[in-house]
Amino acid sequence: AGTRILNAALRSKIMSAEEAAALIPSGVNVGMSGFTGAGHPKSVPAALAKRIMDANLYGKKFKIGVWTGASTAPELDGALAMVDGVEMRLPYQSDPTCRKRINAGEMEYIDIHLSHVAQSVWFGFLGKLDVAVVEVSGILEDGRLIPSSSVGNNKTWLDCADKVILEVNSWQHPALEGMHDIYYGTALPPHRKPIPIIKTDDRIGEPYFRVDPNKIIAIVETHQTDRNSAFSAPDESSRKIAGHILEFLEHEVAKGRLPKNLLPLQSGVGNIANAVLAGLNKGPFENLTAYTEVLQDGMLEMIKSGKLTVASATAFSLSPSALTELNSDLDRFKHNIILRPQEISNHPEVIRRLGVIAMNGMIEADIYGNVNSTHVMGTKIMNGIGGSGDFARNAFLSFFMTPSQAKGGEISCIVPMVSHVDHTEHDVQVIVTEQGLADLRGLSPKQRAKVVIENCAHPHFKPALMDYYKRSLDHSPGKQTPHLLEEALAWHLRYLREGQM
Ligand code: 0RQ
Repeated sequence: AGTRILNAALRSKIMSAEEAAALIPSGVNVGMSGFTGAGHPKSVPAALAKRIMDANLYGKKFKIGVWTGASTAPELDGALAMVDGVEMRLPYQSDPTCRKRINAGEMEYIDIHLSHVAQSVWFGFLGKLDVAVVEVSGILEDGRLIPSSSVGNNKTWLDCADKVILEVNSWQHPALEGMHDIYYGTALPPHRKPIPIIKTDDRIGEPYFRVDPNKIIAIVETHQTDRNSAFSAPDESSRKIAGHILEFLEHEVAKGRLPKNLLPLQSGVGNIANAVLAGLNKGPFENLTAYTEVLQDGMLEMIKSGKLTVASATAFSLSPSALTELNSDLDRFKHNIILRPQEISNHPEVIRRLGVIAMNGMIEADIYGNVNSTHVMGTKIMNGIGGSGDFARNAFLSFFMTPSQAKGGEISCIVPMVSHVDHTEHDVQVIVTEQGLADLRGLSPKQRAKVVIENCAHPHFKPALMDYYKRSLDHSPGKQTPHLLEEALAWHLRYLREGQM
């Protein structure tokens, strides 16, 4: 113990999680590390949750603002939501208890493009950042910090917060040192300069965080594992979606519109995204690269097989078994992986320059190609937009994927009009379901509608969608994007009333 903290002066700040949590008062905004179950603080949030519960037992209100990289784990989001200790949550979550509170109106939530968070904090758009609680994997003699298994917004939290609490997690692999690329060249407008990443594996920063030692008020030592749920094995539907995408990519290569090793890949969260990666791992493409935000199981497999030569991300997002595998051989994988701040992993400028191929999941799409990634039946948040908008708008090719039906066939994921829009028709180039793929490039709204219905809708819903489209064409006052406004959301209403669309 203590060996991870090489700076002698900082060792005097070591204390228990309870003591550290006692330094966080009610009403403050706390920037926590953590990105999809990797690199989140493991013990201070839970200790804080206990403190909040105690305050509540004595009739006192105790709530904080919780800002993170993205989703975290039950011991952070779950614990704080359970005691109703979160006033405002941002920018992305996927915790069931949190989701329940948000949808019950008991917790405020701002869903932000992940690349926008840093600049919003710098400019104070979100209020003041009082405390940072950041997991690191070690502290150097000169006080610089070795980042953990996610970078997320940690650079911004350490730079902007008044006070800093560090969790030094000795469970994190020592070989993480050197894997990160923390860029200190970002400036605010009007002084911005280009982000000099030209290739996926360019390193433009340094492997450590800097922090003003005078801001550090506590250091807590932990030895706890990252936490991500396991992926389910690709099912029939995900395999079909993967198959359609692979076929399409081969076609694009044959047409000379994509190089043989494609372009840098971005792959979202979830089982379908992982299935697509599994498909690519068996597919014909070699020497692939990834410029993405999370490195999940499928990408690790591709690095192992040699299909993927380099992956740039902001976090690991690995199932327990993949994590064990990574950590048993991290020295080997180290040379293929770069972890960057999310401001850079999701930077529109870099995504556009590299020509990223973006592949993200969705909740529903409409016949004109607008995509809802976040809201069930228009009003209930699922997770958040995450990085999907950063990538979709700026990608060279942007795919959105979903099974054609949800809830055992009661819901059509292709609808007349989406009940919430995250990605407008302008940012959506290819829609894929197990039924097929709709390439929307170069098509007008009316042309898109026919292809989306024909190629992507489930046969059970196809006739009703075509009927809606045809009647819209006859009766819509405008013929650019024909709709029957009194009917456009009737499918969702029917589901809410009758349990089926
Ligand atoms: O709910 O678990 O209660 O059954 O939505 O659906 O099919 O498991 O799909 O895990 O791929 O998630 C959009 C949520 C898809 C995800 C979304 C219900 C369905 C199920 C999940 P149940 P699946 P996935 C980089 C990119 C935004 C963030 C993003 C997401 C649940 O991909 O969060 O892309 N994306 N980030 O039953 C009602 C429909 C439905 C529906 C599915 N049409 N109506 N419910 N469901 N379709 C990563 C980061 O940013 C960190």
